[in-house]
Amino acid sequence: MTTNTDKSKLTLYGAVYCPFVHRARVALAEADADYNYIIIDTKNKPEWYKDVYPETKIPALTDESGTTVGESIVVAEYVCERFKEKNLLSQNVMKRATSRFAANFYNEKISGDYHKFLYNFSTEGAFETYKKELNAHLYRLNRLLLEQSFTGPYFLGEQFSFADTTIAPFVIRMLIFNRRFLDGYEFEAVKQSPRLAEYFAALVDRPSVQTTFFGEEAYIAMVGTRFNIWKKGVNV
Ligand SMILES: N[C@@H](CCC(=O)N[C@@H](CS)C(=O)NCC(=O)O)C(=O)O
Repeated sequence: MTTNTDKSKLTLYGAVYCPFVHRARVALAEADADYNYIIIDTKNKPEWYKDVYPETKIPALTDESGTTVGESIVVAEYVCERFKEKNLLSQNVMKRATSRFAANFYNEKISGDYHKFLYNFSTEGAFETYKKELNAHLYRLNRLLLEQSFTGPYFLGEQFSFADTTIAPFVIRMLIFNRRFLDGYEFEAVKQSPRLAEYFAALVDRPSVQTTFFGEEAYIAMVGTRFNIWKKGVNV
């Protein structure tokens, strides 16, 4: 499979289900980049993959010189920086720093607590903890958004950018989960914060996010199986 790649292009290693790969694909779609896409079966990784990327996680991105970089936030930033003409990275040094902060904040706090909840789904009190923790983080995210721009819809305002490429894949999944497994639960923080509500809606609607997403039903089936979460009425 690798031998057939066109080495004059970027090569992304990934899999359809992976939200981290989704980040890279959103960035590449926004950049309008032409790239090879090689699917890695993470349950049965090919031997050769450790020569490409010794950490053997996905995503990894190889450039035309054969150099590979991994870690989805790093990959997304590389793509945004590489395709400068698309203005996916702010010209302003502090806005670039706050964008990195937001990407890491969402990754560690919001996605971290969301995944913790999935693992503990059937544990008593897990939903209460999820609501408490997530709402607190989401109020913080709202403050970050307002510090960037009072008006949206995106992190920096009108322009979709690097932070959005990293946050959107996790927002789309979490909102589907709330809708389908938690009877349409809406976070208080989102209901009370118009800037945040507009932000989430705009991320989910963004064509680069939609066209690189593997689909609501596929996500529901995957999450149900992986975390053993089944709910009456949810068609998996
Ligand atoms: N921190 C990494 C996480 C990537 C990650 O965990 N990817 C999963 C697939 S969604 C993976 O590679 N799993 C296989 C493994 O951990 O060996 C990133 O942001 O890129």
